[in-house]
Amino acid sequence: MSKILYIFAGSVWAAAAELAVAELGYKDGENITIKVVNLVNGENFAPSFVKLNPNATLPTLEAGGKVYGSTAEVIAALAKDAPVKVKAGTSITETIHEEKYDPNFAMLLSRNEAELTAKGAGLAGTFIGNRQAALEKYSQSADAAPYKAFYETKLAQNGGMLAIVTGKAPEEHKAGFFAKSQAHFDSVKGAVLEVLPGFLPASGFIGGEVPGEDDFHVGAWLARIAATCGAKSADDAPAAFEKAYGAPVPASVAAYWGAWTARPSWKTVYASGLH
Ligand SMILES: N[C@@H](CCC(=O)N[C@@H](CS)C(=O)NCC(=O)O)C(=O)O
Ligand SMILES: *[C@@H]1O[C@H](CO)[C@@H](O)[C@H](O)[C@H]1NC(C)=O
Ligand SMILES: *[C@@H]1O[C@H](CO)[C@@H](O)[C@H](O)[C@H]1NC(C)=O
Repeated sequence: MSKILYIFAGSVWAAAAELAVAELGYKDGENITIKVVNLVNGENFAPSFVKLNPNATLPTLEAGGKVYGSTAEVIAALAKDAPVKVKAGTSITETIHEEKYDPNFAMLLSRNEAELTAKGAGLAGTFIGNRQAALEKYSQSADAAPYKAFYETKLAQNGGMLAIVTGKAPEEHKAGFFAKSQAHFDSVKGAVLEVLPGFLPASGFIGGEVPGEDDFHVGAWLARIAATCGAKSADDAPAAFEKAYGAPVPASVAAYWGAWTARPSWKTVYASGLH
């Protein structure tokens, strides 16, 4: 039975599925077909993709006549059909997906004017602007009619972000965004310094000697957070975390980072950088 996995190179949660693909021994073109949906251009908002996954998110997997539309479901489905058996996911997967640790907002957040200017001029600004253009275009096509509510919600949410990064939002919205950003930064910092050490082993993986389902999620999450702290490569992440958080990462987090970044799967998925 053929599988189609939809990913994008810059996507944190698609990277979790890509780590699973590599660790579980799937081969693109043999027992899985990898298709790219360009999130920076808002291609996920095409009505055909919204039809496939009503949340229009990556990763998405088609397998055995079913569509799996969340990262946890995608990874569980990949693991179920793989000859390599790994430890099943636990509540750790839910924890790392909690909104208060959202790695996508971690990338977009801006705590002050300087951060907002830098992000607005960089990839985050491009991303938000392109998404709005894509939403406007797709929402007007005939195929979009069944998803009217979806497009309205997304246009409003992303439009609010666009107003902030382009300096068109009222001051109080901007102040609210800075406060929300600071709270999110602190929450993610707490996850790295206090929450992860509560479930990471002293060495190896949550799944044991090799990564299990939880590890695909936690590994990809940590890679994104390292990137938001300014890390460009596996080696400079510890210093980047320490600079951003004002404290060295706990030993278990450092060991976990070392365990993941040594693996061939990691080197493949993050070949062109942390994201
Ligand atoms: N809770 C969802 C989150 C997935 C998600 O946010 N994916 C991002 C990429 S990392 C995405 O597709 N974003 C596009 C969008 O929200 O429009 C899951 O676990 O699958
Ligand atoms: C879409 O997202 C909502 C909220 O996160 C979730 O409850 C729902 O199960 C998701 N739908 C699919 C198809 O994944
Ligand atoms: C996919 O195909 C490869 C190469 O033929 C094989 O080694 C691997 O076990 C297969 N993996 C799965 C998950 O079916």
